[in-house]
Amino acid sequence: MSKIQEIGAAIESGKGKNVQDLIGAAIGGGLKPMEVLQGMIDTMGAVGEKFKDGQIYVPEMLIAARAMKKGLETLKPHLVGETGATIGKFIIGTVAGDLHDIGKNLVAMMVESQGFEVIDLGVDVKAEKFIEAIKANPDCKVLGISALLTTTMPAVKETLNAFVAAGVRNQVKVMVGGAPVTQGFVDSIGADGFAADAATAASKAKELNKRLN
Ligand code: B1M
Repeated sequence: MSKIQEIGAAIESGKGKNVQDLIGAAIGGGLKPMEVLQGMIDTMGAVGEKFKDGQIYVPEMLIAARAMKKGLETLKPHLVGETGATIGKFIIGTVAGDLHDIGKNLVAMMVESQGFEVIDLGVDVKAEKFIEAIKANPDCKVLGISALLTTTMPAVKETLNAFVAAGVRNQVKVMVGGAPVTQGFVDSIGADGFAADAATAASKAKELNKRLN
């Protein structure tokens, strides 16, 4: 079994401490942090497939998610590195009704690595909470919304509508992402940017930050 496969197996069986030790050993042994990360993301994809096929249930997904988060804590310093002066603020949250946060946390991490100060509002973020954060941070120019469920995608549009009603829509560029989200969806709801993964999200955030400068 390769190091990456071992990390994947430990995530699937929920052995957080093991995951952390294996990641430390893999990086120490010369594996690139992005290679390790991709292996971990692939594992979560495989967990999702097993759930879809009825081989595992919600508790097993949760156990794997917890171990994945432990692993990300260990990987974070290797991915983010030292950042110098901040280039701007980035508000992010998972949309109302949605509890998935691993992808959001990764996006936050990568955006931070590009020099942004990240304001993470967490999961199940109602429009009002986003609006409060925009008002509290008038210097923030980019806001990210994560949605992992087809059933919570409409809430992204409702959130944007609430921004318009509250008069804050023009204050921020809005980037949307998450597994079911597509460029077409983002265009259809009038958001400003889409990114399929965390690395692309980081460069998109920089691009959007410049557009409002
Ligand atoms: Co859930 N779940 N889940 N789940 N879960 C999925 C998403 C699912 C695809 C599994 C499946 O059926 N194959 C499916 C959704 C189907 C759909 O709607 N299309 C699903 C379901 C159905 C559910 C429940 C409804 C199950 C139930 O209760 N019956 C339930 C809903 C709860 C709720 O939110 N209200 C539920 C619950 C859970 C857990 C709580 C058990 C757990 C989440 C724990 C947590 O996050 N803390 C969980 C998990 C772990 C998953 C899977 C297995 C893994 C998600 C993950 O972390 N992926 C997932 C299957 C899958 O994704 N294949 C699944 C790894 C992560 C790095 O990828 O989040 O896609 P991802 O993020 C990527 C990109 O999408 C992108 O960058 C990230 C990094 O590259 N990205 C952005 C994300 N946000 C972005 C924002 C951006 C830009 C890019 O800009 C702002």
